[in-house]
Amino acid sequence: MKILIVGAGAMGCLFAGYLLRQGHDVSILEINEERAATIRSGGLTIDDGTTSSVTACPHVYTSAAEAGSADCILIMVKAYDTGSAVQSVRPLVTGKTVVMTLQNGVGNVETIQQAVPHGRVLAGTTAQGATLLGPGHVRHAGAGETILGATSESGKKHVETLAAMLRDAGIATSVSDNITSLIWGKLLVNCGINPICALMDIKNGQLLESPHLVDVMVKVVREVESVAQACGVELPFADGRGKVGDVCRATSGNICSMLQDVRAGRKTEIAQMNGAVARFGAEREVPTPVNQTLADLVLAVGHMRRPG
Ligand code: KPL
Repeated sequence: MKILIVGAGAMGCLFAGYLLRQGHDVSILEINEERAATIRSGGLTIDDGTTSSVTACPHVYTSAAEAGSADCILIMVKAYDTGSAVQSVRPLVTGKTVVMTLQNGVGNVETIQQAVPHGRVLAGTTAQGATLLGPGHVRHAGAGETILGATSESGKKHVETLAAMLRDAGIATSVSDNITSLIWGKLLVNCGINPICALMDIKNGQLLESPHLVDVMVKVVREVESVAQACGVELPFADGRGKVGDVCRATSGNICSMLQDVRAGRKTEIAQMNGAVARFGAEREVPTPVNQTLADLVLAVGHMRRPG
């Protein structure tokens, strides 16, 4: 299967590295010239914290036109870049291409569906913990489950094939029938972990060490649960607080993606996480003061680090 991974961030590089190691034909589309050039010359390195690391050299393109068509296009850019990423790869989508998102946040599926026929859009979530140490260099800081699903009836036939491909590559993957539930479940986890760890500058596991932070996390989670209910979304687990705790433990050594962004002076995905929860809450008259405040604080940190 010919796979094109769009975005060479931590997750893009992690998935590319594992699929390449399994012998798949993997290319990366990365618009940052410097990052692309470094990966082209040095390959991908995945550090799993022990002695082993995987180094592989994918084809790396900086424009979709160079990349050519693919059987699977995996969108791994930040959620605020989904629109531009999908527009750029749209000409590469043929009758047999599926476009899959494993991104954080809400709204990615809807954005992709504006450009690609619904039957060809697959979605999923991944609880893998990965930190980008440099261009193409990832620390794999926790192996969480990846779950895939179709966004329409006709997409279902593709899901099993892709799940099997990821499993064969060493990425624990299962399939869900309810992709909306799955995405909201991941949203809850991200809302509960990411802004707190980003603002406090701590690893995921450290959140559980402070009763004060756990208290804030529980308030965030309760609000997300209320908003999900008001939106008619059934979450994939009954105990949101327990789920966030489990993910903190499973990825305890990981620096969450939002903290990585803050440290690197990059824009964060806060608007697609706690900001989105606050927006949905406002539309349905569900109060979300803690999510709104965290969203404001993360935006403020971003503005102070990146004036203008
Ligand atoms: O998805 C993540 C992220 O960092 O964005 C978690 C699950 C919190 C792992 O760090």
